[in-house]
Amino acid sequence: MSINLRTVYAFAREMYPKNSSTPVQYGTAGFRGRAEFLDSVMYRMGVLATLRSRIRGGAVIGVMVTASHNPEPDNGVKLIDPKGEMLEASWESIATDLANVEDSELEAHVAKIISDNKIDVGSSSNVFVGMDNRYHSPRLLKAVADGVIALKGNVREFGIVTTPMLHFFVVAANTRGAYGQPTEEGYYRKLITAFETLRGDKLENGNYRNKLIFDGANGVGARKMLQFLKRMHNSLQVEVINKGDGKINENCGADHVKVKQAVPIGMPIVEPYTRCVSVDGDADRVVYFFTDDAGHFRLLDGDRIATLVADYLMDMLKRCDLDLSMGLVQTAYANGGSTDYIANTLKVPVACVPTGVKHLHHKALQYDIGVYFEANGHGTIIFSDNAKCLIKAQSETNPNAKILLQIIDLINETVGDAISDMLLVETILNSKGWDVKDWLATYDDLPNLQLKIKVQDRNVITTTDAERVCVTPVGLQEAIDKVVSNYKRGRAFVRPSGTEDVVRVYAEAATKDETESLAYEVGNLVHQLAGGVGPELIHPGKTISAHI
Ligand code: 16G
Ligand code: MG
Repeated sequence: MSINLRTVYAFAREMYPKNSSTPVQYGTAGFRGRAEFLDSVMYRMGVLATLRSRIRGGAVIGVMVTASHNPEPDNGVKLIDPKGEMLEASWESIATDLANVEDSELEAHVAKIISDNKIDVGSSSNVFVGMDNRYHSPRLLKAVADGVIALKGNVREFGIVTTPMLHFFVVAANTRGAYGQPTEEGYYRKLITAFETLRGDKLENGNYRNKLIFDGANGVGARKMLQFLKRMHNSLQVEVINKGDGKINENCGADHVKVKQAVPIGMPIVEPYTRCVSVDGDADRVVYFFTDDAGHFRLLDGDRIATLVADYLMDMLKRCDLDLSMGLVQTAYANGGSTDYIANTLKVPVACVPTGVKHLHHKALQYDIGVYFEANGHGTIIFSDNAKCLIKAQSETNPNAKILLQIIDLINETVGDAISDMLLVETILNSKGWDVKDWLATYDDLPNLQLKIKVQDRNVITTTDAERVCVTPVGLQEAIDKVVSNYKRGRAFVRPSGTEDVVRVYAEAATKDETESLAYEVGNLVHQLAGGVGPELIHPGKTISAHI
């Protein structure tokens, strides 16, 4: 096959000219920003995915068009590597450079990527593309597809899917069906079969009630949950809210619920303690919440899900008589209450890594069974090939190992999957006979608060030790340590955001008041020592003057 790189330039000039001179960066999870400036980025990512597939011997690469939990005017793109992982870190800078070159340099730049990486441009290339339900997503998806076509790659469009579904299709195709069929029906079939086999006809147990409110964030998750329900045999009673009639993520969804610590818009009147679940716009994050009989909002976040799952899996391993290593991976945002519970009560090894799914996933691969969750609800469980083999062998004689095999099928191991995670939580709560009160009683969260601070250049903040220690500006960490030492159970850290132009502050302490005061003290230090812009510290619910 001969490829004329002139076509890449011609397409770009005619259809996808670069219309912004502001540099863009492949961030924590790809490019994100206002949709009207993303056409050229999307087209170029189609080109890049085609090259990436070629370098990986024609294996399928995924390109997901979504801005996840961002507001409606934004869009974004995430690239998926052949094993369902996030794009390899060394290619992030290749992606950034490609997105930023001028149209006139594009042809030469693509030629350079090809020669630097010794890519055989005549070889086959396969790219899967999917999108969320934003109104500009179809236009941007077409740009990605044209990027693939410009380099004569094969493109398969999946239309509107959740991010985890696209990860699933990529892995299913690359493993030639061993992981499942790379189709929407194949995905539903695998998860529903496992869920219904595990549930059997025991729809309720102990305090567990078969009723759930599902906040779909007006995003893809809402649509797909409805598709799940159509195919399920009444095994789960779910009322879906924020189905898509309002704006994606506006006053609803996992990010709103977690950050604002409040119920989403459109909540029906339900009995206290009714289980409610929120996913984000592309359904790769999930949190639970409920309202107690005093009307207080209570959150069960990613840390809660991780501890519930780890506890359940430890117990199953004992029942299966299997000696497999299990570890739990968190980030600095994990509540200190959860970390203590994991280390001291569950006695599971716990690791801390920098923010972002790729870091958690990478660390989790080191265990036979790696459970990873960010507090914001991103996470999954991965089983090594060794663990799968041993569990399979044990299932010949041990009925609990049979259950564990179904649990593995229920989990979308390729990446955190809000719907799969939710079905897993429902399975575990049902098997334990637990309601939300039982679940919440396992440990107490420390009060915590996050602030955002606008600074001239957020990159002046650099960190180490999984973002828990600030290296620059010099003196900031010492100042933070001094402040923190005055608070009982105090902990605080600062880091530059990977998705927004701000510095984030996290604080926790023994009481709510102390937490607020600690957060403001640390926020002020950042404002003073890292070039704060504007007079304010931004709190999820209000703004506070700096230097108070
Ligand atoms: C992205 C990450 C998420 C992380 C968040 C942090 C993925 C798929 N998503 O949404 O894991 O928690 O960024 O955002 O990796 P921040 O850097 O703005 O705090
Ligand atoms: Mg998301």
